[in-house]
Amino acid sequence: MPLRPFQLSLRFIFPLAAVLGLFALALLPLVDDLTRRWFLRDLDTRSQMVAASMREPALDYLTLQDAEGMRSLLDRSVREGRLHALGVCDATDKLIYRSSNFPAQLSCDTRAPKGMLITESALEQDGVSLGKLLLAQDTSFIDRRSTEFRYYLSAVFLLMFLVISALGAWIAHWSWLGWVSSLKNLLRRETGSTVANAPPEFRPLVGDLRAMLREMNIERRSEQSSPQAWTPEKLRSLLHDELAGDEVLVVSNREPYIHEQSEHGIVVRRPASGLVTAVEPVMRACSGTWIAHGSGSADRVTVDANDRVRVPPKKPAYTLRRVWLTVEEEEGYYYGFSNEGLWPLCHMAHVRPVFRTSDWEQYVEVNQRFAEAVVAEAHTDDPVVLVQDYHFALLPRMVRERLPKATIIMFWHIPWPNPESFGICPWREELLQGLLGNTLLGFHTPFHCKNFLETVDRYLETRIEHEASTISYGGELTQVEPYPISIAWPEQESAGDVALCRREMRDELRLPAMYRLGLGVDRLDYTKGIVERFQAVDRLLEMYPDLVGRFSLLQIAAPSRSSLDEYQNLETRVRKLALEINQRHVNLVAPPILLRVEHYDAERLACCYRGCDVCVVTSLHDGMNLVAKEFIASRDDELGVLILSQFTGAARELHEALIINPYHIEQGAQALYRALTMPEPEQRERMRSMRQLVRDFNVYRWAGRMLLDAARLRRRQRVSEKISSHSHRGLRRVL
Ligand code: ADQ
Repeated sequence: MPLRPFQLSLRFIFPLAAVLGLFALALLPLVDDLTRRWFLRDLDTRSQMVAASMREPALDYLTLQDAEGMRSLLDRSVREGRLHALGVCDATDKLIYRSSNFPAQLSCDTRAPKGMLITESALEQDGVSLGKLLLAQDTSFIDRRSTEFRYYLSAVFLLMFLVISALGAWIAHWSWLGWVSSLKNLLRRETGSTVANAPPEFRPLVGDLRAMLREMNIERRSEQSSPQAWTPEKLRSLLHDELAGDEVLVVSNREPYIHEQSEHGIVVRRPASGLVTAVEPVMRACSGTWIAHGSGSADRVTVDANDRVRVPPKKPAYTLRRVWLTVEEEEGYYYGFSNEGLWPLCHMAHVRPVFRTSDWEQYVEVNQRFAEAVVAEAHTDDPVVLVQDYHFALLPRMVRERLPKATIIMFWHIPWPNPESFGICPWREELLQGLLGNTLLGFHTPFHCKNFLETVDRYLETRIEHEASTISYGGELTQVEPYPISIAWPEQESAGDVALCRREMRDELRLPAMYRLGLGVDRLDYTKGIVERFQAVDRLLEMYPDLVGRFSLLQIAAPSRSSLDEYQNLETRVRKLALEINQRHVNLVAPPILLRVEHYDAERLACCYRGCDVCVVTSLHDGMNLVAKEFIASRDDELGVLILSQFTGAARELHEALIINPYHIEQGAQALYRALTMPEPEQRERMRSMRQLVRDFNVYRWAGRMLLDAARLRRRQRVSEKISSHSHRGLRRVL
């Protein structure tokens, strides 16, 4: 018998023995007591009957004082009634007659000695007591029978124990082998095993077990790589260890470096994009190839014959491969389908998506072009391809068809809506099919993952394992996981800079030294809630007029998608609202809204984060929001307050921010007031806790976790390829 079933049997047998033993211990005295009482009651009844039958003659002999007659009556009754002895006591309790074997130690007023039962029966005539009969019975046989009974009962329990144990061990042995193999299959999720074809006794357990294993896996991984340890070096060594020699390709619409013609010659610009901010450190760490749309006016003149350029320009670390798009393609794929269709479709900001067939066709075409670039750049047949964002929903399947062994990881940087909202897209099935070409699909929050699984469930014929978060479609598996994105923790911390930044900022804006400043930093996008933010400032000044001339909001809004009507309208509205509010609260010091529609470079932006009193993030819907995290990372003085919309992914992590519903203008105003009046110790406490979180859960961890998962899935894929090639070889040999 193998060790496991043996252990299992022991684990079963010991408790059984203990239970049966305890049961026997409790039962034996009970049964003993019961049988003893039955016997005694029987004996007593017999004595009463004998006493009743001899009462009459006994009274006669007593009144006649016939000692001879009485003795022979007693001896006869002893024999016939099978008693031990009989005696007669007079009215003064004196023993006056006795049968021949009457025990010497027994008298009329003594208690029954051990092993004997005494029954008394009154002798009365015309209501006058003449004495009593003493009937003695031997009870020693009850003890003998009780002992025998106990032996029998113990033997029965022992037999029961042996039979049940043998049966249990036998069942455990045979079930173990079957159970173990079914469980292993189920937990491995191999060979199409599902909860439905699990053994019935496991069905309710499978989900829990898988979830438990997943948790254990996550715990093990996070133990192995404590969050503090996530640095570029750690990410580099992870790539080296886990994806040694593997090729890494990134695909995104936006390029990380844009070459522009200017009057001073060619300049390099970094786009204002959360995506670039997040993925750039990963590429620096793994030195792969980044494929992106070449959108700069000097992009074509800065690439080599293969459309490649090494970046960052000052310290090249990886290759940027540019893909060229015609104006029509950019119109249809980028501005049209991606930003007028998918962007509002995925954000609940009450802007209607626009779907045009011509845009969709361009979207398909451009996805195909980028997929071809991936295939062309890949030097191996199984590269790791990191696809970024909603511009490339179709690309994963296109790449999968050309490079079936590739590990395709996609991160969806914006929210995923609920199935009803997504359902209005005319090409919803095609988009979902494209996304299911991924090996791993990441979202910011578990809620977005859940929405995605439910959407697939609603519109495609797939097999979904909700507990494992996998979708099986066309024989391929896509893992759907949350990976909350973050930022790279600033390398140098210099507390002294904060005072300098405060001064510089106020000097630049021509404000008094102690002037209170709020800060908003966003792309000029309707999802960012800039209008609602201004309205909150307006309301704040109405509610607390003494703040007029003492507080302003600096809004730095990077122009974005400016060729789209919706964005032009937004800019007009934002500018107009700022003007109105400034006119409403006119004062001699400064306008309450300081609007700068421009792109700031990273250094200048960091100085603004440091120099302000409160950073205001009021997105109506936002996948994560990196501005919130950048602000926290900049505040090495541990001061400053973050106001954060509850509709951002960041709000799920940054609990110490002042969380608000941006649609509720009064709430926004109150939060601003609370931030401006918050005592420094409270600011410190909140900021310290958020800084710890952002430092630990940085962008290297975000990328590292995704790449670790990809490496794990890759290993699994390789093993299953080996298994299937072995079994094919075996089959060929048999044939
Ligand atoms: P975005 O919608 O672009 O990103 P966000 O996460 O806030 O939003 O990132 C914006 C980035 O641009 C930040 O790094 C910020 O510093 C920079 N930026 C904003 N305004 C700027 C300005 N005026 N000048 C210079 N830089 C500016 C998308 C999703 C987000 C998600 C990110 C990352 O919409 O929800 O957090 O991707 O996944």
